[in-house]
Amino acid sequence: MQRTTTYATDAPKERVFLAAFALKGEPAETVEASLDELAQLAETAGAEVCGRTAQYKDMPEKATLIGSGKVGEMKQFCENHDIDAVIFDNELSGVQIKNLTDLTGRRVIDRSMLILDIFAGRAESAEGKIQVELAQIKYTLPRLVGIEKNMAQMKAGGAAAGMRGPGEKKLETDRRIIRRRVLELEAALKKLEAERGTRGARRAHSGVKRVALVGYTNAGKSTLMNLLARAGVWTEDKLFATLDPVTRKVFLGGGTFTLTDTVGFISKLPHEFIDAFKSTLSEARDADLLLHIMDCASPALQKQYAVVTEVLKQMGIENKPVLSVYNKADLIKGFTLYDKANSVLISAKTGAGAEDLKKRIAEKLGFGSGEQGGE
Ligand SMILES: Nc1nc2c(ncn2[C@@H]2O[C@H](COP(=O)(O)OP(=O)(O)OP(=O)(O)O)[C@@H](O)[C@H]2O)c(=O)[nH]1
Ligand SMILES: [Mg+2]
Repeated sequence: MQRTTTYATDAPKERVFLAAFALKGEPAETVEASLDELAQLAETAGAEVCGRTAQYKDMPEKATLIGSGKVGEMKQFCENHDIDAVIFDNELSGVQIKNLTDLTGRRVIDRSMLILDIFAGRAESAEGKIQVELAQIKYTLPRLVGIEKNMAQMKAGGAAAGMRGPGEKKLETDRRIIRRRVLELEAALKKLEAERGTRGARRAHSGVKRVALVGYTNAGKSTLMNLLARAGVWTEDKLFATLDPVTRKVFLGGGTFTLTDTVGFISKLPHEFIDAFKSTLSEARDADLLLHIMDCASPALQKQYAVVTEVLKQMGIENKPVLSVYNKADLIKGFTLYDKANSVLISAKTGAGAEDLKKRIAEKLGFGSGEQGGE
């Protein structure tokens, strides 16, 4: 399957520097792991990561988040290493973006802007594009003072991670246009949601059980979808390969269910994102069973598990039956399952454990037996 939306590969890569602020006492391990993930996000957005720094302080600076000494060092590094943009792992206020842009002479964006930018590049369905644009507008509106400064630092025609809307459009900064756009987008989204609602109702009448895949980004949801449903869904060793939900029928010995692949979660997900994606994620909310896919080889497994559980809670769907699917078993030896009643160990890549997984899904859905394979 070919992607229709990708970032321009002929433009020179943007050179970025990463920065994090942490309170004193926060374990360096956590801060560095989050920066590792930020680096992956930056690379996914087509940038080249050229350096990083973390500052630990008792209190953040209201005007610049990090201290003035650190800002000075950052400016120096940017000049010496020809850096185009600085990406903060923390959420920045409009004033902080403005001040940091002024002080470093570089574009300054934050993790949320970067995530929303990646989503903008990934959205393919009409609904997905509207949801991303709405989330971006809601995030940028209170930060316009900073975004305008940031825009002024953009090179003509150059890449600009964090500043792209759906369809590679630059973000809008005119308040009047933005307000009108919000109304337009909300009306269009309502219409699409109504269509989705009727489709959902039809399916509910047909009595077919629904299963939804949820999990941290890159855990292997789409790979598992392809294994169970031969769906031909895009999979990639990058963050947020999937944005629009895909649903396929799967036949087991005792019955048929629909399986939906959904957008992955990540830590520090902006709440604007969760609001905007509520309708897409309704597939998960209406499901009879959730398969929570985890990368059991990841050193951040526990943290990722906590993030997913928290997002599910924010979406109001923490009380659904869940089967925990520990994936990528081929990468780790001797992984132990503690709650055997509600978890399985598989490799979506090699297919190991697939039969066991099917049996467990069939049991949870109340089917007779799960001997046969997918469609
Ligand atoms: N070794 C190994 N790699 C796997 C396994 N399952 C998936 N992968 C790899 O992990 C990467 C991510 O897989 P995807 O299926 O795209 O993950 P996803 O959860 O759909 O990710 P997003 O859509 O980005 O949220 C790909 O490079 C897969 O090939 C597995 O069981 N073993
Ligand atoms: Mg995927």
